[in-house]
Amino acid sequence: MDVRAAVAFEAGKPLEIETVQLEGPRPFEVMVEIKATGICHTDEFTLSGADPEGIFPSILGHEGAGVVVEIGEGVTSVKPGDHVIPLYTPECRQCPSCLSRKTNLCTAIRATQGKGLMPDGSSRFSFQGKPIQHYMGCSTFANFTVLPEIAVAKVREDAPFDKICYIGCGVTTGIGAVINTAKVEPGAKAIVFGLGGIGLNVIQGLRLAAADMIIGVDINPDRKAWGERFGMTHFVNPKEIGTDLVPYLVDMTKKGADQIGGADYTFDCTGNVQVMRQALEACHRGWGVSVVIGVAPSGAEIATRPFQLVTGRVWKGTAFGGARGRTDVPKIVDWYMDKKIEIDPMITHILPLSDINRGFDLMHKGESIRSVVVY
Ligand code: NAD
Ligand code: AHE
Ligand code: ZN
Repeated sequence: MDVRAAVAFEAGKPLEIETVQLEGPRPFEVMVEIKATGICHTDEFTLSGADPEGIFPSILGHEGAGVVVEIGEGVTSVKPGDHVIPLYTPECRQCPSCLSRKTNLCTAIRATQGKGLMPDGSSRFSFQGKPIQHYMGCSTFANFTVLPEIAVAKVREDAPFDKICYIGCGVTTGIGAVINTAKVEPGAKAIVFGLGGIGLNVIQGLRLAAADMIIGVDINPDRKAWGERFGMTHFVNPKEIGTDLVPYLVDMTKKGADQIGGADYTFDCTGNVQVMRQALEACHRGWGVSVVIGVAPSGAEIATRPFQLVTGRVWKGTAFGGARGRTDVPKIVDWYMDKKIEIDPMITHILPLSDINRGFDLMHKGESIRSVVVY
């Protein structure tokens, strides 16, 4: 069938809106009509050419919500008409990773997903007779897409697509990093580096976890008001302090008898490896945990003195906030519908597919938190 898609033909070039062909679902696959999709920094990362797994031409987008329109043979967990959120981290509940209970990183289809293919090794999308690759197993920058059954989370039908699409990545990643990965306890002191679409969700996760001190760090001064809106208690703009950032942050966290200082938890939401180092080194000696969320370009590496780890700081990472998608995503949709978490104010721009490149421009200029394309 014909579908409308924003196609990434080449790294570093704007997306092109085209009519492309989509084949129906094969066994254990579902076709979903995408109703809305967010634009995450990771889409920009891949489009820029910085992603070692980037493949072109492809249909990007991994933060969507929609309705199942057709199911392939053998599909039992969803039916046409069900509302779903596509999962770039699927949950098969059968692979060694799912069974380990130690990780959310299901390995059932990761190899083909990374090559832009469905689990049987082929693509369902084509343009002028040539295949177009899928992206992160989702390709939500098309108004219809095909996904493996294990890569959709069924969600309640009264939740608005143009808001819950954000749960497909940013909301779950930020809140999950706090709750699942760092397991922040009430009263903790935390520092969040980068207050964009992910960092603000880390902040609202820290508020949920009842952290005491929530320091936000960003080079964009406009992000101060944004952080405060979701529970940030202090803001630091590294360009304005006139001194080294790490000792400045450590000083801010010194209190009472504890004159060593340092945060209990820090989160990198920038993808900048120098910032990742600062986040680790701003942790408290003996127990501070730093969580890497940002995705760094091909070839980038992190560094620190091993002494930082010898003295008890812990460096961790998280993908999709450690969430098990089919299990956890419907619960996060409930949290939103029950007003336990906020989404609406973070969606700063709603765009038609024809304006999708504007969403990337707004991100580059630091003018949006999340742009959402509504089909
Ligand atoms: P964004 O563009 O909305 O926000 C990034 C923020 O970082 C901006 O506010 C920017 O001003 C700030 N920033 C940039 N350089 C900085 C610096 N040197 N110091 C302090 N702040 C700085 O991006 P986003 O959508 O929030 O994504 C953030 C990162 O998280 C990206 O690298 C993205 O690829 C990654 N990500 C990872 C996961 C995961 O599962 N691990 C999920 C989603 C996104
Ligand atoms: N292809 C990149 C890796 C990108 C990456 O780490 N992606 C995160 C999700 S970012 C969502 O916005 C992720 O899920 N990682 C786990 C995985 O299996 O990819 C690269 O650097 O190669
Ligand atoms: Zn994302």
